[in-house]
Amino acid sequence: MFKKILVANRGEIALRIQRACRELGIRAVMVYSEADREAKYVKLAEEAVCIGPAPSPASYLNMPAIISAAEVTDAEAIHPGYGFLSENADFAERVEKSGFQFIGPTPESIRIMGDKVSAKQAMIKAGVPCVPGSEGELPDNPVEVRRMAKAVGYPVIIKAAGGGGGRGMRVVHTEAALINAVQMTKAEAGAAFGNPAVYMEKFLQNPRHIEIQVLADKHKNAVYLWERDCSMQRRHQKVIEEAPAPGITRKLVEKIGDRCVAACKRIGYRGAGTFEFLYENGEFYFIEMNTRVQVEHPVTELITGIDIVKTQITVAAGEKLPFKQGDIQLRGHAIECRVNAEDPYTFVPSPGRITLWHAPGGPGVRVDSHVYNNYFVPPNYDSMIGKIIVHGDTREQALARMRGALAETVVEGINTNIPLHRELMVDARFMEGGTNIHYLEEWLAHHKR
Ligand code: MV4
Repeated sequence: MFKKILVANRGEIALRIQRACRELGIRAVMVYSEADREAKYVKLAEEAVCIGPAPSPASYLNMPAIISAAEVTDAEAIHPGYGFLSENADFAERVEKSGFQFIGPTPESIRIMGDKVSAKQAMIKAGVPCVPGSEGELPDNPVEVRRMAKAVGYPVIIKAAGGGGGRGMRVVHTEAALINAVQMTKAEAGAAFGNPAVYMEKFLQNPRHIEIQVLADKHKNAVYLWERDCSMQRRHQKVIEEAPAPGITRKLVEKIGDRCVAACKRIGYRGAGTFEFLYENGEFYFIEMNTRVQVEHPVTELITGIDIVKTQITVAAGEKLPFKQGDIQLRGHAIECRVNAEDPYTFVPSPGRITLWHAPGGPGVRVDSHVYNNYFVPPNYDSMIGKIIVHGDTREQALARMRGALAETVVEGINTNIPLHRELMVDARFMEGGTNIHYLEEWLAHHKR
């Protein structure tokens, strides 16, 4: 096992990784920007290195500074967390060329999944169900493009191969609008991602966003850890996640999970990964794969009892997965509310000093946050300041525990979205379960203040 790991991230996930290291008896080296000098997880760490000024490009995205920090502290491996450099294949390659273990998949896997056309082709080959569409990059010939769209059926969606997470896509409702939309998306994709390639899919009107968590080792073993429902989102930012997904049968998730595991084995995937699907009318359609640990990993940890971050580390060190598919439990229900420093209804960021922080507790309540009384939320980064995660024997019990946890939580000095969460936890449609990806935005439009 590693003796020392460098954590190339900040905030709650940096603390989460530090905790996993401590449990494994590994020394964690934190890196921090000048804006995060006072962060408690920096002070709690055995070692910490300042890697640059507050703006991310100068610090958390600064590859030479991060690799130098690993060199001077004699770390053996680098955990990238989520965001920042976590899905940057060039970073993973530079980490490995410098003699460190990248805690994540190979640069090649990251590259395949980063190109959404090659990702989809890999999934089609592995038998993972995909959204019907062009099965590859769109050709230049407009006659062929029109023929494809007609075969798929309108509406279609044009997506950039270099996009993902909602960037670089355009819905097309009629043949008259098709070729212009393809040209516009190609031009934007070339400018934004340096890759003008686009592909076509049938546009699904009212899907849910369901994702399947996988873990794989370096010995061709892989398992799926059930699914998460991440449909409660606004502008491609998830707000609430839960596991398992209400109303979806175990039989269907088992079938799709098996295909995800087969895909992992086929491409030599290792580490933690997430297969993102759209789910509509009882069917799963693959859209993208994330090659990192995700913000919402705790809901899966609570229903399976598996520590995803610890497993990322042990498999990166070459150990075998300590469980087989048949060992994976599914116990109860978990819900996560992302706590953001923002106005709950305008979503305007609200950085600044937290004058009072009181975290909730009690049975089945977990808080993943790096904040504390008198912590200053810097304006330079994402507005998420923590996550409240609850577990219960049933979804109803989890909801009741979340209502209690949100009632106990006190944050003063900045605005947070906790009032929004309190309203959603008593919303009749959310309480029923199974709302689609448009629900929250529609709800907000009808609850203007
Ligand atoms: C789609 C879609 C409908 N049909 N693809 C947006 C983020 C990116 N990961 C894929 N996205 C979508 N792809 C087809 N063929 C609708 C979306 C989409 C969406 C997906 C998941 C979660 C929230 C979303 C919000 C708007 C659109």
